[in-house]
Amino acid sequence: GDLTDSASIMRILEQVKPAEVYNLAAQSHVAVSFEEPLHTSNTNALGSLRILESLRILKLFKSKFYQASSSEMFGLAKKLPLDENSHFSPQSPYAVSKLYSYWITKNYRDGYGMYACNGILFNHESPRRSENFVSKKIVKGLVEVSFKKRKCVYLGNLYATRDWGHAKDYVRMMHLILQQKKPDDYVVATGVEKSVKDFVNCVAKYLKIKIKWTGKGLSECAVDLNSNQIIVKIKKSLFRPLEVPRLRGNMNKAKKVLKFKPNYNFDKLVKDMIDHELKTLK
Ligand code: G4F
Repeated sequence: GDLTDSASIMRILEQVKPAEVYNLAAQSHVAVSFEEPLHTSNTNALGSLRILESLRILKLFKSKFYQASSSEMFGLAKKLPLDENSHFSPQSPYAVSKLYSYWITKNYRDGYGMYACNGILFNHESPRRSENFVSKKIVKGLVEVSFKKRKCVYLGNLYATRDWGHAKDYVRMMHLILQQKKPDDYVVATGVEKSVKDFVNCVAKYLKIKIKWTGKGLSECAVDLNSNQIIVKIKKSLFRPLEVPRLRGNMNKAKKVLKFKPNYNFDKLVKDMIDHELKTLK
């Protein structure tokens, strides 16, 4: 199916009559959403509405619906950690599109009594992450540097912080969210905040690359102390027109209601991604 094509969504739902629908489809790259705001909005915002409205027209009121909402919706929110009651302040066409879907999901739940839930997920990574996201870019880049297959990794804002969890944990959470008696919205996070620079430092540590940061602003770089080569440089074009400077979630509600215990912390996540990259390269 295609979320921009109502008929294809309607046809699939009518054929399958699903017990549970997980809407994970999106133009999911924040930076790309500044280049393709219409495509992003059509897919991410109206796409969710197309599913919900199809379920309603087809009278599939027993189908449970999960919407992949995003911590990006909090944007510039000043008070951390962020939970289900925090203020939204979206900072990109992507975040605005996700906020539309968040509200329309609530609307269909409250207005039509549908079992529709939002999982407000903070960044979730895994070896399957594609290279245009910063976690994979750093891991793949530095692994290649350590094997002398590449000289340098280029990054944008080193000082943005994110709350990084493992996709495997978060997918289990998505499932749990749809197994509750009552439909509701949940923040899914780790509660730990790390910067992009922390991510680089952690990957370098695992790969036993000793680095030293020098310079400021666009001249800031990381030097490999063994080879004396610059292995991380800053590129202006990788900065976004608007940035979400900090994200850290509070998942007390999910822990209490869903009784969820994650298997991964930040270090284990980074190690999993590195191990996969080393295996692939070898
Ligand atoms: O890895 P990112 O591109 O992820 P971002 O923008 O936080 O979004 C991800 O998480 C959201 C949940 O919070 C999802 F909704 C969304 O779909 C996606 O999965 O960037 C993380 C941070 C940003 O602050 C960015 O400016 O890393 C910074 N960054 C610095 N250099 C970079 C780079 N990001 C990318 N992609 N590439 C860089 O070179």
